[in-house]
Amino acid sequence: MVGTAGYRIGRTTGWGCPRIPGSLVDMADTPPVVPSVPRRRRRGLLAVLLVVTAVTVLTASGLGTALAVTYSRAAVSTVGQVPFETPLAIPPIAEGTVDAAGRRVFDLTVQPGSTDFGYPSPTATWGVNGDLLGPTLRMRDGEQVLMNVTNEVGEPTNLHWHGMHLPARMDGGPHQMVDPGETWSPTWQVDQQAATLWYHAHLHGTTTQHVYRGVAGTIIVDDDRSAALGLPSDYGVDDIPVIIQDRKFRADGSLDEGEGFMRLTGLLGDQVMANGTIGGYVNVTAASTRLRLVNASTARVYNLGFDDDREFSLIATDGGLLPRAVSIDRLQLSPGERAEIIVTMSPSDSVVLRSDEPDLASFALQNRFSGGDDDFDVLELRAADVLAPGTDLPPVLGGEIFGDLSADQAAETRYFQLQGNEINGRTMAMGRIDTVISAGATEIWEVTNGDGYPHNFHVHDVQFRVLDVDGEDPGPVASGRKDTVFVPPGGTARLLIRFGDETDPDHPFMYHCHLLSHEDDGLMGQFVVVAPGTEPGVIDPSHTHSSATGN
Ligand SMILES: [Cu+2]
Repeated sequence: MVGTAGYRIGRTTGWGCPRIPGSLVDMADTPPVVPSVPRRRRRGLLAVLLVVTAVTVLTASGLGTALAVTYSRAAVSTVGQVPFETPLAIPPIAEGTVDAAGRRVFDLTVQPGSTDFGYPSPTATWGVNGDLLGPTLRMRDGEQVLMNVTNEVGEPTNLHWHGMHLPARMDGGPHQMVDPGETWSPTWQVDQQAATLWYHAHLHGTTTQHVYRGVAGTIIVDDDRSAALGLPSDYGVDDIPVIIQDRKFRADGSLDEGEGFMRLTGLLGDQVMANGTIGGYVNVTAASTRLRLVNASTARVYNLGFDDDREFSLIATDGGLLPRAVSIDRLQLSPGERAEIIVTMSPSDSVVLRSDEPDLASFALQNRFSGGDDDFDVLELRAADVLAPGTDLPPVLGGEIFGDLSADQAAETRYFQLQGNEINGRTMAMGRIDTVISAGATEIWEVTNGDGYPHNFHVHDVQFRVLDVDGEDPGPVASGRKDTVFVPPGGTARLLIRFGDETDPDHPFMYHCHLLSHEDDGLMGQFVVVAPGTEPGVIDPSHTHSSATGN
């Protein structure tokens, strides 16, 4: 199985899917039918390199041996090797302060810091109000929030509120950059159900580095309904955020930011940390513990479960509670995705949260270099000798979470072909509107991965329903409210989306692959929401808008 034919992976071609030439606004209205056009791109070249490598391994034994070693070393495992000697860091909770206008105000400074990971020298890291990562922001549905985002890292950066429904100019995308020394102050009314969201840097071109250095944190949205369910909710005790990221270090302790040989998915680390702790443990004091899992990694997909294969309850996905809890023993999360689970323990019990080899649906060589053969021990839960009583999960959690949303209502189906650094044949341009949405519209977005390696797809401002992936039911992990979905190589995900009512023809939202180096390389597009029947505005193509918005 070598040569081009060897890279067909079942569903469709891995490397040569049809593409659409870029010319029209809203060209996503038509399915992709135009044959491929040769292009010189970095990922394209790397793809060719993989083919050449496979041929070489089988035909040139000398070089083949060296490449076999490279292949062998590309797989990483920390299973059974993590000592769990450090208490898991719990990000401080930020409740903000309420100002005279009744707004909940959060002061967030993105700043450089240093973190001791046990190397000869401390590691230079970035954080929000600290050395690494940021506080957990807590807010309620219905209240007005105001963020004061101050940039102290010496180069432009910003914060995006991932999963939040808000006005486009408050979104913290690449158009809302904060210059060094400046403060950006977006404000909006929280208008969505209880959920675990997150915030992170979202530039055009260097998001990978900023998130990798540590510019990320958790957002908890509360509402009355979830508060009445009796779920574990004692923050840091039986309700614990778990921000999962991979890192690799040089011998001196500095962060290695290189993507490495043949890594088409981007920057993969060889160690996994939770909340910035490598080998963390939690002293569990209740029989039921809620973990709010956030995949804040730049490119890595995790397949999470426990080392004894115990079942746990999945209660929420990206955008909030599931209709009912689902009992599962593994949970796959691609970058940007979240899930809330409840794990039950007995007195004196201990169990390790582990990531087994993920199912990336890639062929063997690509699977190896995309992290598909990697497994990690993430953190250990240690139960006390006496535990507070557990939670009896109510039979109904979120109820009918999609309300009256149904595919019959979709006014339009749009097609998005992800391939190389392009969506529908075009790489991201700050001044170009790719898609125009009528306020309040319900649409089906059909997202295809035209490559032989993984992508995923994130849409700003909305929570969508995954209708199917390659025509099949998406399964429990993708059955709830989602803003990010894995799109397997050669595969197609169909999303049912209802867009918001607020119009802004001049400020776009983003949709993009959340494998951050893909996003940085241009696998991103822009949509505006306009009043039905009206025209889009003109987008300012500059990156820098650090003007205060909310004060
Ligand atoms: Cu991607």
